[in-house]
Amino acid sequence: MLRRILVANRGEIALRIIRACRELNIETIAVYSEADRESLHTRWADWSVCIGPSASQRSYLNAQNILAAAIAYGADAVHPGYGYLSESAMFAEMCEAHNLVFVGPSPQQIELLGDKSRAKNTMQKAGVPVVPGSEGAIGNEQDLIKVAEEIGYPVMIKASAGGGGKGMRLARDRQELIRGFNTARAEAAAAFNNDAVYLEKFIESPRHIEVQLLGDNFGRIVHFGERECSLQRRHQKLIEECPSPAVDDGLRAEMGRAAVRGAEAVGYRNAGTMEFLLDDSGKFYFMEMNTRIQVEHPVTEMVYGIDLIKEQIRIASGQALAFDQSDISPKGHAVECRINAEAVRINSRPSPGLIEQLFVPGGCGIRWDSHVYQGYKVPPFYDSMFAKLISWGADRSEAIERMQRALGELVVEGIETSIPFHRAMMADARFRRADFSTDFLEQWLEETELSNKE
Ligand code: MV4
Repeated sequence: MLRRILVANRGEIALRIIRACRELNIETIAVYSEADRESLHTRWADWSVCIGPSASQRSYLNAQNILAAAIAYGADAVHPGYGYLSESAMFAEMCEAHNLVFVGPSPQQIELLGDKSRAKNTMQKAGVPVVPGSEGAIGNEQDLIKVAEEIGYPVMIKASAGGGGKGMRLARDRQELIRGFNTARAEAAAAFNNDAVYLEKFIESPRHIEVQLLGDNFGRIVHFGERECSLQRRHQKLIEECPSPAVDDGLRAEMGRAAVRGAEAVGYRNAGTMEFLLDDSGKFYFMEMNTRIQVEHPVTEMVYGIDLIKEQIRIASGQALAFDQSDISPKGHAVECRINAEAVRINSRPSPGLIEQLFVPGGCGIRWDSHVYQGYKVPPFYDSMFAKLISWGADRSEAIERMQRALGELVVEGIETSIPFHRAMMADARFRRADFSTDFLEQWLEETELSNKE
């Protein structure tokens, strides 16, 4: 088993990893920027090392400083969490070069799956359903028009190096296609230093469904069903659930088998997530594969009775998975609300600052994952999410009732938060009927008056 892990992240996920390490009797080294001195993740680790100033570029993205801390403090492994360096093949390689175990897949797997059009081709060859489109990147306007006319409008133009919605363009006719092609290429070149784009059929009003995977170093890969992630705004998820109300047992088995087949094709190891679009006729299509633990992993943990972070660490330690697919089954339903330091409404803006008062909910079926406390100052330099509130219930309606009850108990004063949004959404009739797609949230926010006062 690994003995000492450096946690190369901040905030709630750093704390989540430290908690798992404590239960496994593994020592932890936290790293922090000058703005994060007072975060709980720096207090609860065995050692804490300042790795630079507030700006992420100079701290949480500074691979050299992080590796220097790992070596100086005698770490034998690095857990990257999500975001920051978690999907950097170069960072994973640097860890390996210094005899540090990177808690994640191999650098080669990160690189392959980070190229979205290559990943798509690989999955298609493995028999995973994909959206009809170009075979790989598109080089010129003639090919562009030819492929678009073959698959039929509307089409999506996507950056190969993109993901998470960056460098994406919708085109409904030839004129939009040519314009979108050029702007998408310019945007991708500026953002990723790589102007390759590919084309696919536009799926109207899909659901965003993702399958949780674990693979060990001995070739065994299992899945833990799916999460429903359709409630997003500008590609920022706000609410996730497990299981998806749109997926029945048959579809779950089918999507799970497809995801495992795809992961097997690349010899995937550690935790990963395969993202799919689900259309209104029940067909699903591979989108991309994320090679890290995700923000929303707790809903899967609650329903499958598993600690995914501990499993990541056991796998990285070289242990074989202690179960196979037939040992894995869901029970009940879980919902996660992301608590952000921002007013969620039209023109939402960040709201960092001092948490003057904090009452954290509890009771049956409630989980709170956060690095904050009363008197803590939310710094302005990072993502606005400062807590996740997770509920579990025997079924979806009990999970929602519990979430609503817990949101009623939750008090955060001094900053504006997404709490009023979550309270309104838990009471919404369409949400309760699970009658929504990825289009729903932005429409709902336009139609709904949201007060950020009590
Ligand atoms: C699509 C799509 C419709 N058709 N691809 C956005 C993020 C990236 N992972 C893929 N995305 C989409 N790809 C085709 N062919 C619609 C989206 C999309 C979306 C997907 C998931 C969740 C929210 C979304 C919001 C807008 C667009």
